[in-house]
Amino acid sequence: MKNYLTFLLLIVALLLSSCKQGVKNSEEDYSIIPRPNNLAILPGAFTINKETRILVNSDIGEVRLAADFLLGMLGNALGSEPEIETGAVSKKGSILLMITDDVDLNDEGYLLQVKPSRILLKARDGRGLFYGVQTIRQLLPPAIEKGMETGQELKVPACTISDEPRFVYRGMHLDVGRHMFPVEYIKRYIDMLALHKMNTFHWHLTEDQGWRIEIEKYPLLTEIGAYRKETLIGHGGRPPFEYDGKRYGGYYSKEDVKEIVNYAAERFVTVIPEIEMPGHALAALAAYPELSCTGGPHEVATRWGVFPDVFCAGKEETFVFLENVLSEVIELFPGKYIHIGGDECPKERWQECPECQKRIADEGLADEHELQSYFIKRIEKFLVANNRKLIGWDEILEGGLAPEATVMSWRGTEGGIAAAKEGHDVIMTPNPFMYLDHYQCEPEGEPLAIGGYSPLEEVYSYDPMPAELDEDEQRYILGVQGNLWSEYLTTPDYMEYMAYPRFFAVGEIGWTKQGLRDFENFLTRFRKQAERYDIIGINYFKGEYYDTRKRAETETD
Ligand code: TNX
Repeated sequence: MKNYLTFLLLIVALLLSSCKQGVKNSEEDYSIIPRPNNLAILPGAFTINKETRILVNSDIGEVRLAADFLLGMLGNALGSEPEIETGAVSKKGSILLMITDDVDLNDEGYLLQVKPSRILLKARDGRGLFYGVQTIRQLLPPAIEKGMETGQELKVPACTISDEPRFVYRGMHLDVGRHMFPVEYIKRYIDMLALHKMNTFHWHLTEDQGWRIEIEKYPLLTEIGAYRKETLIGHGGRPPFEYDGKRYGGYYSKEDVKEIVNYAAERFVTVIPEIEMPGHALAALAAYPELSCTGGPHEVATRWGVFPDVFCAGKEETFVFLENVLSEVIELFPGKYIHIGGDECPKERWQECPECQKRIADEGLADEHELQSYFIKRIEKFLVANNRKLIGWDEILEGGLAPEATVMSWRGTEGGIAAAKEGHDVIMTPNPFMYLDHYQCEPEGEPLAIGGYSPLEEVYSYDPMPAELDEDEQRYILGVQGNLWSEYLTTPDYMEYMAYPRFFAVGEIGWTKQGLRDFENFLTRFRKQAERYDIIGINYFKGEYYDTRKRAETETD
């Protein structure tokens, strides 16, 4: 009897203490994408209201950026932005953002403690603080994104999160050459990168079908190169091709570019511009035909594929032109990387071109592959002299890699593995896993896409670290990127439909430790966050992730 009483008292005491601490939370209350690497769930919640104070322990710009993002977000809901104060002591009712070396995490990591009495967010620098703020954002009700009734209290469920990315490079690519998208949509793409703790936007700016960036020294690039007279209807297949008869084009002015680069920088996203060479260059050659082997005339391409006319590797003017273009590009993009394409460059014009053949002879090159390698190495020298690093698609391995080049492995993973074994940095973006232009469900009833089949689950299943590499070689794998080619992405809405939610899966691949990655768990979190995406207003694909469930049910019936 006595024992029984003691037991009862103990239960009552426990219940009372848990009431005091607040409600018990469940895993569902922490539906964060990408999944945090260490999450301890605690009872209760921190309440944010008009009295909440935001403290920062440093006035440096990057800390302010993270704090300003938090303020903007809370301001939406509270009706007015709380003041930022300087201070290093976490106080009751406050959110303290603190940079300190006293966190045992990598440079982009963060430590978040949410208690009913206060929030403490620690990181080594502004990036970690910013990612901690994105975690807080995902713990808050989706309505904070837009149009929330003001003057409300907000609850952040209590927890301790110690989190850091698996890879230093976490990116998404967007092709604006085939079809382009308004600045507002590019910004929203960058918003989605930031929300999912991704740090790189690879902006594919030039193509056979359109040159999309203003270059002052060469105005014809945009006057002529930015417009095609019409566009192929459907896939084309074999001739005769059918065209829509409508002129298509446009470009991003220097002001647009600056706006986008700044917008990205405020969200800790680096923009990597891609200027394609020596292939995929018809739009530039239409504007300046003297830069091809034949001298033209050339037309901006009106259908998709790979074209024989490329920059002439024999003429000096080609290099003068490209270096002038790159100089203007370098001025606009402060990041260390410049992508120079390098993919899908047919060699037939070079084989017939006396100037290219002379170059091969003069430089003692074995063949046209080595000529391509000469081309890329020469451009790399220029970039390095300007304090930049070159990235190219994996074809730049052919004929010998430029000494400091970083390789994007797209034709499967072999190129990436070979480059890492040679001691070169690598970004994994293999076809088909990371090709978000592929169909994401059965093509029937879907808008036209390039082909392929890369559903969310398959994208999610990709592990960028090749088993073929030993520990030493593995450190060359910088990370992962999803590619979004726009041949068939005729509208911004359709671009988003193809991007999301597979984009979010790429974010989780780049951030979360392999052992914690689980597709069903990801889907549960995605379903929970779907309301946030709805409020933000992105057009994401909604079929397949429900269908997988439905399919599983019918299969077991
Ligand atoms: C290959 S990936 C390309 C692009 C196409 C894409 C379509 C790469 C370096 N080149 O030019 O748009 O396939 O999926």
